[in-house]
Amino acid sequence: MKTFIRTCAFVVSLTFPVTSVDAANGKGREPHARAFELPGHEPIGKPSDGSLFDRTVEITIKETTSGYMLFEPDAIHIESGSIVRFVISNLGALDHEFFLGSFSEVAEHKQWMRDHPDMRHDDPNAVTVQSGQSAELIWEFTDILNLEFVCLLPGHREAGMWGVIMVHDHLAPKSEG
Ligand SMILES: [Cu+2]
Repeated sequence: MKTFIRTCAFVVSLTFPVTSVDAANGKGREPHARAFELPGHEPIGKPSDGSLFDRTVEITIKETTSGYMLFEPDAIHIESGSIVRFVISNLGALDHEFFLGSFSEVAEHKQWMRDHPDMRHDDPNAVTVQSGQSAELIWEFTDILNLEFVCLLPGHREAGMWGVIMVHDHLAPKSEG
């Protein structure tokens, strides 16, 4: 965890110069691993403490014999304002991760991961899912902004590990559950 925070703080500093961030949020020079809280960041929502959630979404990670790596399902509809518990089960032989972010953030982070292939995520909007294991991530979708979920390990997104979350304020009942 600490290693990641340092690493991610460096990512943040690349995107948002530390001095301007410090000036904007008044938090001094502490490293800031929670990029989604930064001023100017897209409103992707926020982590929840896990005591309450409105819905559980189960996602399975699969690897195919032809080399694809997949999230199933890869498209999820979510009602804005709801707190969702994602339960991600990895049926593959490799370790993977579930990273939740805006489309532009995923693109930025993917480039970072290419340059730092050994980095693993362990922060509120990402979780590592080891082979044969399950992991949870609880997220509050505070805004109507479509997001991407992705595995950012090098080559995995290209092999199929991405999906979309469509956040609505007008879900029909069939999307519940
Ligand atoms: Cu992966």
